Amino acid sequence: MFPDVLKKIPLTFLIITGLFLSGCGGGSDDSSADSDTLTIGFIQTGAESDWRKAHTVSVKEEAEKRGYNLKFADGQGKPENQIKAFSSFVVQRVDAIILAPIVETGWETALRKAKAAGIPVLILDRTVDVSDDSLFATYVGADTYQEGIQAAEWVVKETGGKANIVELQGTPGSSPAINRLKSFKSVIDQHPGLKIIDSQSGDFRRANGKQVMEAMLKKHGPENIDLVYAHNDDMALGAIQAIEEAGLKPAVYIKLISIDAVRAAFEAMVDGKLNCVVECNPLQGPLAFDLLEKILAGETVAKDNRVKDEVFEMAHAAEDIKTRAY
Ligand code: GZL
Repeated sequence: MFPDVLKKIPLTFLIITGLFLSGCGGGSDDSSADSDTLTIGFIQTGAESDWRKAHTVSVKEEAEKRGYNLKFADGQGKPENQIKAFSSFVVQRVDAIILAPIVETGWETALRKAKAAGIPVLILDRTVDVSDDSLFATYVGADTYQEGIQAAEWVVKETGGKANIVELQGTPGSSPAINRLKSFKSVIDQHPGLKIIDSQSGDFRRANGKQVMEAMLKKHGPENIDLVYAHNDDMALGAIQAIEEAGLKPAVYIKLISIDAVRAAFEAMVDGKLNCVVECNPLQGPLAFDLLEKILAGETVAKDNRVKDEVFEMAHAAEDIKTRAY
């Protein structure tokens, strides 16, 4: 099967080398392309939620449509994986990098390397905390601070300013979790009858949201929880499961509001199990590539570019779900 010269090389070495050269055995994939096609390195957080999956599809489909060679690196929820992938894209001298950072911090050195190599970086979805914003070319995402405000304003209206609230936070250190906690609290604190009696991280994951909600029901007693504020739909859906398994009616005995507006959240509203959803639009691919093309053509673009969000309530969900794009 093997020519004589290869017979002397251990088979395991050949298999590992083959895997490495074929790009297998890691969280990345890339389409092969000829040399004059632009190559973009895209570093994603992972696949922690339905929202994230829609976000990845939006970027991949747009790159495909525009004929880019997209090298995809899946952070798999670990910031260290993203840093490694970022350095690798700089070494490979890709034409540009799109980064959706799991957490805000730890990006200064990597961004300085890309800048020194003349590789523009577009920050997508979540923000980075750096001393000098010339380290990245532009930012595209939703206004996650405003989303927390919109959620709190709905809570004030829905409860008449009186409720015990439990909060399911997103990934610690991520800009959406930081923003949605701060902005929600800034409105709630103006109403003495509204109390956030507990706030824990569910890491934007459904299973974690369920576990945290089970613990909160046990710790406080269901009778002392009026409303759940979840930083994303996946955790809200987990909380709904926990409330149902406790023999209680979600959205009735305990109200729920969450952020993202993915299809499963609309289905829960149609089923009468979720009261309100604040949108966080993941369809950011088209705007990202519009801006990236301007940057690669040497044009100056706005540093901060936001997609639009809306608020959706249970009463209109059966109608709204018909036109949802994700
Ligand atoms: C928000 C985005 C968040 C979503 C979650 O901009 O980063 O990450 O709200 C996702 O569903 O996991």
